Amino acid sequence: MTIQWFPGHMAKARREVSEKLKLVDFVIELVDARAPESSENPMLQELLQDKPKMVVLMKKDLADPSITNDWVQHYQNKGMEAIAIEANRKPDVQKVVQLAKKLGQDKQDKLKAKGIRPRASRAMIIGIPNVGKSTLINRLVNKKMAQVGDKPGVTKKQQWIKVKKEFELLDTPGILWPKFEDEEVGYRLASIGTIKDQILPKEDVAAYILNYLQAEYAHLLEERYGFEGYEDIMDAFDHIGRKRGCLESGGKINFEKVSDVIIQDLRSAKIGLVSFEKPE
Ligand SMILES: Nc1nc2c(ncn2[C@@H]2O[C@H](COP(=O)(O)OP(=O)(O)OP(=O)(O)O)[C@@H](O)[C@H]2O)c(=O)[nH]1
Ligand SMILES: [Mg+2]
Repeated sequence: MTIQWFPGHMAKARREVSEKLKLVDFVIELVDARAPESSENPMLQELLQDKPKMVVLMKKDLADPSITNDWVQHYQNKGMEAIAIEANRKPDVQKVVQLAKKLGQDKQDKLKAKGIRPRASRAMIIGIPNVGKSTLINRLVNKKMAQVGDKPGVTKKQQWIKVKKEFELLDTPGILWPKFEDEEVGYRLASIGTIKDQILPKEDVAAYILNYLQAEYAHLLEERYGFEGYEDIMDAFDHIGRKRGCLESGGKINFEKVSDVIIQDLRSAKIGLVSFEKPE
């Protein structure tokens, strides 16, 4: 699903998320491990107020592993629970369950102290489009997990999914918009495929990727395309275009095709494991 984020849509998404937030004890925020800061929603922190949050860095199989570790450390240093996962790895999903259990325990302890019988803790998944929300929900809901049916929500009935004995998860994620304001953020999100391909010209996105790789991952350019550096980006497009057969009649380079090749190589990690942001 791709969403055009007009002001009306943003207001609606914000309203929906803040209503659902009233129903849960904590939030599982998904970000992309390749660009965790750019892929967080700019307004979530404000919406959460003092609701506990855990950060799940998705798609760690596509990101630079040592930088991903730095990010997890960074969040933990700031007092947040954080974990990096590959959604298709069962042990990774199990770790999310364990962490969620830990986060939910807090609420249980408070209820107990008030003499209220403990209940399953409740959580919801939140994130920007394409970050992996549906995938993680599906992985959490394997055959060991059962639907627990309707429970009254604030404005309408909500479906809850029981995740083992550990907690209950709202069956629909909260979808919030990505950051728009900063051009650099836009290029990072376009590179990893989180914002619509039509928003930025693909030649520009491909050029952004090449320039970034040359600066940070020159050895990957060498391994994939057989050159490490270039002075003029047109030479890089030309080189890759000829190597990969992105030519028009007359032997001219088809820039759109070369751009597609570069973007797809990056997004599929055929170029290698690349992260676009490091924690400060
Ligand atoms: N490599 C990799 N791909 C993943 C991972 N998690 C999700 N994906 C892929 O990312 C894409 C988007 O996943 P979805 O689960 O549809 O994302 P979503 O957040 O529900 O997206 P919207 O419904 O558009 O908001 C899919 O192609 C998934 O297969 C992961 O850990 N690693
Ligand atoms: Mg989805």
